[in-house]
Amino acid sequence: MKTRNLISKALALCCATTLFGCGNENAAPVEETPLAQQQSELDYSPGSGWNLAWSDEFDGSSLNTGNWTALTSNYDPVTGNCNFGTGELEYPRAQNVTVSGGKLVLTAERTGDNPVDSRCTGYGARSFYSGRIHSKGKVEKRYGKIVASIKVPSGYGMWPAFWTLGGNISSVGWPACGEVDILEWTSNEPSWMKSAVHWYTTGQADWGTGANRGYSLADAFHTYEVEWNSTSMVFRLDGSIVGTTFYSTESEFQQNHYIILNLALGGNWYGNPSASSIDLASGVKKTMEVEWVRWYQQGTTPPPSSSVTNPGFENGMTGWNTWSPNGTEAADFNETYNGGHGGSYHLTHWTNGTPHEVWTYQTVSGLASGNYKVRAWIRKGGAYDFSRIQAKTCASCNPVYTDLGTYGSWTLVETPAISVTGGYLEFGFHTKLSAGNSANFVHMDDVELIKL
Ligand SMILES: [Ca+2]
Ligand SMILES: [Ca+2]
Repeated sequence: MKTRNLISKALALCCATTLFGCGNENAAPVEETPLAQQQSELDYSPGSGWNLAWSDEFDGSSLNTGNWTALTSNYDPVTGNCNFGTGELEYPRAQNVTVSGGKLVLTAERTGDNPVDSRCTGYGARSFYSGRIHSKGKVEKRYGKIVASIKVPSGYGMWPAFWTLGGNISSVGWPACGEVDILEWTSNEPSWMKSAVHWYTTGQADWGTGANRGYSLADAFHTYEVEWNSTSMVFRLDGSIVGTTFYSTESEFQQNHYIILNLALGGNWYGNPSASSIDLASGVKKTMEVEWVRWYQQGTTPPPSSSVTNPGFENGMTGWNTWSPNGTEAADFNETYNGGHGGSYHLTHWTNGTPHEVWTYQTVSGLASGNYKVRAWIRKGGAYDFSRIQAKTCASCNPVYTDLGTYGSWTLVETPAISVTGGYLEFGFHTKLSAGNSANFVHMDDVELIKL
């Protein structure tokens, strides 16, 4: 939501249109159908191996406050800023957020009320009312496919957005919390779906992509999607890949995010236009409509994590084996220092000042053929020759692995997918360092084996 001019060009993609509510004028009169059933909503399939973890279909007649909070001024208590840090011209109100006909409706309208939040008096009165909701503290998840069917309004100054922020924003601030802009739309380039990612390195870091449909995306429903895993993000418009892939190994994108849906007006993406220039006349209402929002997760099909013995190291090394060459094991296990990610204990590889190499693993047999991933929560500091979460299908087979980064706080890391055909899998943690350094440590906990 907060950065512009980062859009890489992408190919125009074809999409299928959807027909709404076909009628037959010659048909006999029938009982009136509730509005929610008259219009078929856009269809969507996440593909095999994906399971619905959460959704709001916007059935019913009011916003589900178990999922969402509607903002009631231009001050955002989660992020602690006025006008959302982008100079937007709207003042969100709960009454501009409605649910009817199976849809969420965010309504923008010009106002002469001159609304001002007492925390934002230096910013002046707002010129529009609009709707803005977020799922902070209610729906926060990590990874998966986040998808929504949205119709954005056309007209100069409309800035509808479907995006996420890292759940830790209140403690670390922006952009260190991470931000994923799944959809942003501007009337200046109405045929584009624009997507972006923001995070922190030595300062603000940004990446953007987009897709040019060749015709305006406004005033019709389209599906907007990000597919997010521990190493990448892919953005899609109506099921087709928008552009390039963002590689998301940054810690901002290894944590829970929450969803935001809003219809902004003006602001710095438009170059801070005057309220009078916005294409929304007094008495006119424009709406951003959302048929549904869904969050799919990969691989919650069997086997569950119960196929891992002692996954949280609460029973010492039960179920786990240790391989270490030439007596170089200098790893200490099950320390309680700083506690576990879950429970009281975790696995530790560290050095007491001597080089070592350790492979802590367990084996499972009888797995159904298919693709698997291993996940675990990790903290890590120092420099290793290598440190990996890995899996292999026989003792002498080449492993698939993910190199562990530096994680100051518990971070979920997963291996790439590994194809199991013989039922057997070894998986665990392999670290090596040839120069002893007491700053080196890896903490590991809550191991999962998932089938894709
Ligand atoms: Ca719906
Ligand atoms: Ca534990």
